[in-house]
Amino acid sequence: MNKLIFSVLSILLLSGCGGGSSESGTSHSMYKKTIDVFGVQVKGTAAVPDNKLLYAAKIMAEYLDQNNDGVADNLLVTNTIKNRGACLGMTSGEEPIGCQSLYINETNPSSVPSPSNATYEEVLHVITHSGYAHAYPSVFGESKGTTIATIMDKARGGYQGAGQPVSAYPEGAWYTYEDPTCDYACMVTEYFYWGLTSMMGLQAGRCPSIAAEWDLCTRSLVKSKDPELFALLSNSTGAYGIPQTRPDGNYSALPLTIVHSE
Ligand SMILES: [Ca+2]
Repeated sequence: MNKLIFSVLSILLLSGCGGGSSESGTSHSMYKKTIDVFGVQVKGTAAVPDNKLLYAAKIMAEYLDQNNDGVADNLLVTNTIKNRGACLGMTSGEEPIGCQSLYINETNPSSVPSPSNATYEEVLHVITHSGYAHAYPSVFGESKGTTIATIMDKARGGYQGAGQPVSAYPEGAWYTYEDPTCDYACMVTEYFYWGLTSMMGLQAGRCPSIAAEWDLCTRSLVKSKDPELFALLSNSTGAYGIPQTRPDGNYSALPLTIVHSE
């Protein structure tokens, strides 16, 4: 729920190469297994069970190919992720260098997100943080003033804490992220996740346990309480090809295969 971890090494390299847009550039030698999903790589260390890596890859494929025809629905977004070198990195606990983290012990195939299954969340973070935010920067960019950030500020009860998480939100705020390690961009990523997965019906079974952070745990609550977010993320605005149907871990339009490396 709170993990948006790209390696410190990656950040240092990025800052040292003149603001280049690649999110790779680091050694991926820790990964011994790779599944290519429309050019987006799902990687794992040698310790990662094949079924867990395949499950994460299928969730990725379902998010990106909602009509199940073997072609990514939004080529701009998918190619943006690919061209930025963004990836999902599964490990047994060590920091996944150069990729969004997803740990083995939080990858347990199930029909809904939970503390023991963060796959729905971490995979979507790759798509929104490395895809949507850069494919449509004025709309989904993760900085103050973009469309989604402006909507998020309303959900937080205003532009709180100079854009950082705060420990006490105004009465009536429904997005109340408190973890100080999650900066403004991270909060936008998480807001996209909470909104979209709630609209998909993935969060309805755990409303009390997520209420400290997010109050709108069902599609109807998002629609009624945060209509701007609902309009942005739903097909009513059309143009962005945002997934609408919840993944379930089944994807058969393409064979997803693990490529092993030494
Ligand atoms: Ca498709």
